[in-house]
Amino acid sequence: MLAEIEAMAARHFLSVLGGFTCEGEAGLPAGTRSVLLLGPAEPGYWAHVKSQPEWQQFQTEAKPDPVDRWSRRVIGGMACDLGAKALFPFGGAPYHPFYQWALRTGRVWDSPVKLLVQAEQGLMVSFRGALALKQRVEVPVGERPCDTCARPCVSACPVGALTEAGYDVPACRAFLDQPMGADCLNSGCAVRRACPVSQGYARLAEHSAYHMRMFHK
Ligand code: B12
Repeated sequence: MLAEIEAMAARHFLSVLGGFTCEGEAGLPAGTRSVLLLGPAEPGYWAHVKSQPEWQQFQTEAKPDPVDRWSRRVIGGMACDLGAKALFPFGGAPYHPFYQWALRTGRVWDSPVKLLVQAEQGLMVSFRGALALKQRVEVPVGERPCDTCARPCVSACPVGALTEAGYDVPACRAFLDQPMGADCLNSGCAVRRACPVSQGYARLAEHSAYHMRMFHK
C-alpha cells in the first residue's frame, strides 16, 4: 500500500516524508492505524504549485494562502480516494502536533537547533498535510544525519536567534526587518540552508522566499 500512496503523492509532486503506526489514539480520527506525513518533492514541486488554480487566484484576485488551499484540495482528494482522513498543519490553533508526529516516524529527528531534520530533505523539511489511514502502513526508518555531522546549523544564524540555546522569535523577526536580513528573507533561513542534507535537496530559493514572507507578514 505504501508504494500505491507514494505513486499517488508523486503525481502532485508530494512525497511521504515519514510515517508511524498507532492504535486507538486520542487526537486522531477513530480507527486510525497509521499516519503518513506528506511534503514537497523537488524537483518539480514549486513549479507545479505555481501552475495550479489556487496560485492563479492568488496572483489575479489576491486570494490568500494559495499553498494551504492547494494542500487541502490535493491531500483531501487523496484521502477520499484512500478512504482515509486528511489532517493539516495549518488552519489555526489548536494545531495538530505535526512536530511531535514527525519525531515518531524515525525518518525525521530534532536537530541541534531543535528544528526538524529529515532523512532526504534535512532542515528544509516541511509538511503540507498527513493521511490518517485505517490500514497499518509501515514506512522504513532512517539514521539521524546530525550524529555524524559537523553541525554548521548551530552557528549559521547571523544574529544568533536560532541556536542550541533555542529560538528567539522576536530577534529573528527584527533582523528580517533590516537590510541585512534580505538574504534570509529572499533565500530562506540561513540555519536551514546550512544543513549539508538540505544542500543535497533541490529546494528553490523562490519557494523559501514565499514562506519567509508569510512567516514575516
Ligand atoms: C506555531 C508555529 C510556529 C511559530 C512558533 C514557533 C515557536 N517555537 O515559538 C512561528 C511562527 C515562530 C514558527 C516559525 C517557523 N516555523 Co513553525 N510552526 C508552527 C506550527 C504551525 C504549530 C506549532 C504548534 O504550536 N504546535 C502545537 C504545540 C502544542 O505542539 P509542539 O509540537 O510542542 O509545537 C512546537 C514546535 O512545533 C515548535 N516550532 C514550531 N515552529 C518552529 C520553528 C523553529 C525554528 C523551532 C526551533 C521550533 C518551532 O514550537 C512549537 C511550540 O513550542 C507548526 C505546524 C504544526 N501543526 O505542528 C509549524 C512548523 C513546526 N514550523 C515549521 C517551519 C518550516 C517554520 C519556519 C522555518 C517557517 C519558514 N519560514 O520556512 C519558521 C522559522 C523561521 C525561520 N527561521 O525560518 C515546520 C517545521 C519544519 C522544520 N524543519 O522543523 C512546521 C512543522 C510547519 C510545516 N508545515 O511544515 N512556527
